[in-house]
Amino acid sequence: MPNNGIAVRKKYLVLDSEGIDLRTDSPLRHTRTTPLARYNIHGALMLTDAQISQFDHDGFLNGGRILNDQQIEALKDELDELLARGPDSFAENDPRPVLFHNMTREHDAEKCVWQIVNIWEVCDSYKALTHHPFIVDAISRLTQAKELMVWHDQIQHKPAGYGGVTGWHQDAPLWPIIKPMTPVSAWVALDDALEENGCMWMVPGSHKWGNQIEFLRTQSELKEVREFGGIEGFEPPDKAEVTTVTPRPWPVKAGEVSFHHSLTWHGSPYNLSDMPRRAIAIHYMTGESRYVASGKHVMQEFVHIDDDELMRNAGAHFPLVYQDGEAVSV
Ligand SMILES: O=C(O)CCC(=O)C(=O)O
Repeated sequence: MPNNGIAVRKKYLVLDSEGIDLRTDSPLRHTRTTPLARYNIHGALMLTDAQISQFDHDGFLNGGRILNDQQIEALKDELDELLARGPDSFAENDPRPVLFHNMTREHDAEKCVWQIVNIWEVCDSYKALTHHPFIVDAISRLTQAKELMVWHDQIQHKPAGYGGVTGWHQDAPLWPIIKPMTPVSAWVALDDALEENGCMWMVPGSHKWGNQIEFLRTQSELKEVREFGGIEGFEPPDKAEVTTVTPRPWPVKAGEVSFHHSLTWHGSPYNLSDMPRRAIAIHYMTGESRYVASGKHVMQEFVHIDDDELMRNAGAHFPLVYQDGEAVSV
């Protein structure tokens, strides 16, 4: 059976670079589920200049729908199976995610955000998603980079009824082992992420205000959706393009991809609704990213280069997904 170089290990969705579903037991095997190669499901080839300008102004952008219903279900099934197995189910030599835990446990015992870092190393369908041609092409346009690697991914699943908070933060200051602070992330919703079930909130223009992580840590009391936008006590720089702090809920429908700059202020409140909020963020690095050995990060143990070397040589945990203006297939 041809598999275009992809190891077909799972019964769930596995797409090759043409968007062909490669599951051995799939009724869709060798049929084109959707023209994933380069296009989103509405046939858009790439982000428009207007979208790129919008991203540059706001620091975030909805790139539109990239997954069809079957693909969303397959990704959710595979995630649900992993959640049902739980973090302690991996045998010593099994591939395992880098992190798999309730990330709120220490500060909020009643609430839960399941954080799974590098699900792509365990599930082929998520691996295919990190190489999604529309996503990597869009990230390349937003960063103007000709080369992209996966920095890491993370599921943030907020269960219905007791989904926890992801406090206001910027990503780049939490990633002190790479520089410069320019990466862009793709955030793909698997359920509709709405205000009620803890969608992300964003602050337009904040990606041009520098590193403000210490200020954002002072906002940790903002947890419920009715209070989440109440950021107080920050004056944006006078000469900035945007000079007011105007937090905005940022709903993303299931199957859509949203992009955010790594200095954009964002976070998400409790999910106290009866709808789960499953989503994955894929954080990408550009070819210019270098290693900062003095920092600390959960991915550090997988970096096999010296201080200040290019992260493109860091090893197999940071795969190349875009090179010379082309998506690299899985
Ligand atoms: O999923 C969320 O609510 C937050 C995700 C996040 O912080 C990120 O993608 O950088």
